[in-house]
Amino acid sequence: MDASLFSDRLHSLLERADSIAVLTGAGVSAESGVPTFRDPGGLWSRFKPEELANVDAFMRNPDLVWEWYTYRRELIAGVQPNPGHVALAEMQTLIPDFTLVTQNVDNLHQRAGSTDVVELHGNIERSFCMDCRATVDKIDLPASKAVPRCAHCGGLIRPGVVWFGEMLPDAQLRRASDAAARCQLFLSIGTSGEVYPAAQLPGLAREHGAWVVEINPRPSSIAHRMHECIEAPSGVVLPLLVDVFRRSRLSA
Ligand code: BV8
Ligand code: ZN
Repeated sequence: MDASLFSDRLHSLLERADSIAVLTGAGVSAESGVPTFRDPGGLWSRFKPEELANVDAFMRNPDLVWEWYTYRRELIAGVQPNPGHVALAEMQTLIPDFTLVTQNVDNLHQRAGSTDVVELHGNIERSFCMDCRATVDKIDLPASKAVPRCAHCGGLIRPGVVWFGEMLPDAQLRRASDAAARCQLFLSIGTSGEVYPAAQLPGLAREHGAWVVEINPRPSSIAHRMHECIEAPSGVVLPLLVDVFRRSRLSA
């Protein structure tokens, strides 16, 4: 696989665009060994989102939901960022206006060196008290499987992620929408496009004149909103993309 995969339009944008926005989903972490949500064998295959990633499920069975997040936190602690994460971190250093928006809560973009990441759905490394909202760092979490209690007020500690039915953090969603509306190139990487309002971002970028590209081995449910779909793994495509960037920008 080489850069001939990319359309002429994409090539010229890689050489000249100075405003780029990227949306990532669980697929960008697949090559690190983190199961996706909706692929066969994915995180949801054993559970349904309705069962676990919502506040009612947590109130009904806090230990089960807490244990599922502990399992995911421990799984993530044992993996490394992959070449796709690393390429996005390098892309940020090459582009004056670069915004990385992620639906992922696995912190792998940050571990690969990306900074100022727009986290639409929170971060699994953060937890907070349901009652007094005191934040709890993961190192202070007890090893026990049972859901921990707040040291200040005794309230239930929950994962610092956005559950279904919960509003996305205003400031993050605004930053993501502003970046989609002003960018010349929008990359939608490793997302099934099933979850809103994140899935509206590629369409928003297109409406504002951006060239919109999907990178996903399987066309997502929003593939029809894209100008171009590169049906290949992000860990292979992104290093090729950055190569074109690097050659054109560092030689300029
Ligand atoms: C909200 C955190 C107000 C927790 C998650 C319209 C507008 C607004 C809301 C809605 C709407 N319609 C429906 C809703 C409600 C709901 C929603 O979207 N439901 C869906 C299921 C229909 N949205 C909400 O509730 C949001 N809140 O809007 O509040 C509101 C509320 C209700 C009604 C109206 C308004 C909150 C959504 C956030 C939920 N939290 N995560 C946690 O992680 O535990 S969502 C969860 O799904 C993850 O964050 C995940 O990132 C996200 C999206 O999934 P993907 O990342 O796309 O992962 P998936 O497995 O699906 O796909 C992986 C893809 O990777 C595949 O396509 C695969 O082919 C590809 N792939 C595989 N390998 C590779 C690869 N790609 C590249 N390279 C590879 N190697
Ligand atoms: Zn508390």
